[in-house]
Amino acid sequence: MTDLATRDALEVPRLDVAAVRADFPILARQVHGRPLVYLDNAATSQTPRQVIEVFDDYYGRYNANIHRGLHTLADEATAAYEGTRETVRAFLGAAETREIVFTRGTTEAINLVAGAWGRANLKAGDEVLISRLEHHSNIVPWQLLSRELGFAIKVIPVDERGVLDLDAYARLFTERTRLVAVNHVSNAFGTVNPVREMARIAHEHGARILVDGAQAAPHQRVDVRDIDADFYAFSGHKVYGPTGAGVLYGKASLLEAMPPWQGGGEMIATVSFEHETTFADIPHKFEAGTPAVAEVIALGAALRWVSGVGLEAIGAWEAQLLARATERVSRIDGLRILGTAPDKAGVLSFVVDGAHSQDIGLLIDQLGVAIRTGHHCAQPLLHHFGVDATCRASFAAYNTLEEVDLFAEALERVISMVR
Ligand code: C6P
Repeated sequence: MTDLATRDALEVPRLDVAAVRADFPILARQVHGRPLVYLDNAATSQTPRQVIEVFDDYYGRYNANIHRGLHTLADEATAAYEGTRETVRAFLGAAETREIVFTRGTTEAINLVAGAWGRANLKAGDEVLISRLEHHSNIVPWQLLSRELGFAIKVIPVDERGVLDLDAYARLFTERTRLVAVNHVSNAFGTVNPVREMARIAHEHGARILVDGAQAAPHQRVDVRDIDADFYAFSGHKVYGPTGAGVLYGKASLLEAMPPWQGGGEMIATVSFEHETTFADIPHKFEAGTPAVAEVIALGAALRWVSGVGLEAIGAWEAQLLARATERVSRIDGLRILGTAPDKAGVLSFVVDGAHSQDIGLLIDQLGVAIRTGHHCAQPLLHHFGVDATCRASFAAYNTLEEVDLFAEALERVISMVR
């Protein structure tokens, strides 16, 4: 658990949760006649009006295809889209905007790395290290590629708290290890992984590291240069932005050396039947076709919103929410929390003796509380802990301590109904 006293001592900026909530129209709605308590933020976060308004503004004023036209609308749309690249660069602490590739989300970003970097750099006999904590989107692309190319996948183990075993990690390296694929924060358990240290160890062995930041970007400041990540991916819709827009950060030298992934318009320099087709410079080489222009611009608005509230303040507030929720649910007889790492983001996963997770999820929804139940696209992790599914409550900047109490009371009520 995060040490609140230490955070207070460091005078972490406070978050004005009432002001934050006022930005989210959806939080005023009722579900089954009760106020919505939205605790499924790890699946997707809600969207502030500053982001929603981008769509009205874009489609009402300057909708155009980008990079192609010379007219005013195309200029404006291109400027707003490319302006977002700078917003993302600053958000991630990257050195250059050309290291920022827009994708549909984390999944597409990882598939891009697999399809372009992986296909060019991996071969039979090579090894890729993937942590036990991974979401399927950082497992399956590597499994698909390994079937084709014949490299081996080795699993970085976790202990009983859901913490990666760093000694075992270091021992997994051989002279054939080419890549480490690890998340920054686990979506199923909330474990915050020591990716900086993991990157250092990977680089010592001459391997690359891909960090899946889908669950980190909404909760803590990310600095890709401090981590020394070779690739870093995240999704807009988990960081108060829209669906359909995400980011792949890649070191310029790596992106430059990679072949294109998808072919089409915008990613070329020249196309010819007579000569070799040549490709655009990075990052455009990896952005074939018309991108999600409005979504990318809205992602920029989301990152400005998050930075305005402050990630330190958000992280500290979510730590309080998590601490309260953990304390409240721990009192429930037969409830077991999965994922008890000392360094944990705002995710609370649990199972309850004698009650199916799905039943709990459905019934608690009747009380206005939205949580996620299931395998959270992390089956290897859940199976390792001997379960098929958990209930998961996950927190965001706009959640309140009162909501945590409502959730705990609703949970107690539901459990008494199903047992
Ligand atoms: N996790 C959850 O409920 P996309 O779908 O591409 O935006 O993100 C995929 C993804 C990748 N990595 C991690 C760590 C994730 O948590 C997710 C999405 C959601 O936990 C939906 S399964």
